[in-house]
Amino acid sequence: MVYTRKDVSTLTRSERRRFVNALLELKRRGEYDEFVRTHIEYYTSDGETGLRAAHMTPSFLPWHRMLLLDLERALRRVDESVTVPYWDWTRNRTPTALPWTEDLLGGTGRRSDRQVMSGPFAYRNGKWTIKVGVTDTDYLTRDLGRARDPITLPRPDDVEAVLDDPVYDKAPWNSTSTKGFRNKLEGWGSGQGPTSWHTHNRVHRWVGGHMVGGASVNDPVFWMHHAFIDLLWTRWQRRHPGAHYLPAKPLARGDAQRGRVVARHEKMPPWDVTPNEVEDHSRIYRYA
Ligand code: CU1
Ligand code: CU1
Repeated sequence: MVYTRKDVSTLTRSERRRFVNALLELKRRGEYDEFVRTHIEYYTSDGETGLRAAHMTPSFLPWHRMLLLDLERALRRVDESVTVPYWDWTRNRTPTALPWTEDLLGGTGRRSDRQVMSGPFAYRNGKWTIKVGVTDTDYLTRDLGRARDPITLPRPDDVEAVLDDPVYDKAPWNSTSTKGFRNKLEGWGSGQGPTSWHTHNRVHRWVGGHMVGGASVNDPVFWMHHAFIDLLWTRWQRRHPGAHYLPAKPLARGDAQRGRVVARHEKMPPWDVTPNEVEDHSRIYRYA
């Protein structure tokens, strides 16, 4: 059965509760922290050697699609009514809007140490201790909107400009690609600081705290953010029929990126699937 992923602002109270409870149950069983571990393990950047499967790379989109599917399957083993909602940050744009409510993700962190104090994922409520991270805090942190150095979320116009690019990705297939849908969506820009953070990356920065860096999966908003990114990939496909994942073939000998990116029909670790095989999700889930 094809199931539906909904806009988080349309969830009923009972749907919110079931989603939260399924996450807490995965956390209690230790399954959730495996997702954090996988994401940290694959957090390879341009400056390192070896294959980049997850970030700064064409397979950014299919890789996160697979991670979301695995999480969603785990949630649905706990409660088969649950799907991952998406957070449309072009519409829900403030630190008090959804999904930052008491009954869903809770709010921003307190001023002194960024510790999240409200909602089901606040450390003090006893069910969400950070166990796998790149720092040693055991509480979830956020700094919604970056109170002391504010940035804004991407706007509808920014998303339109990203969706307008008809080419999936371009050489050099990394964080310096200035053309191509993938990096416009992933959001690596030139320079340093806030002006260099676009679209997907900018949202991670806007949330702040754990959402910045490899341990971002510790904040459950990660899934809602990436569900929206995944939806934008689907919208891009509809806007550009016939456009596909690139590179179509493994890069030529002598290309500096050869062996560092996943081509359309190559396996994408840690899964036994190719980007081509996950390009169409319509038989698994759809977006409302
Ligand atoms: Cu990621
Ligand atoms: Cu991300």
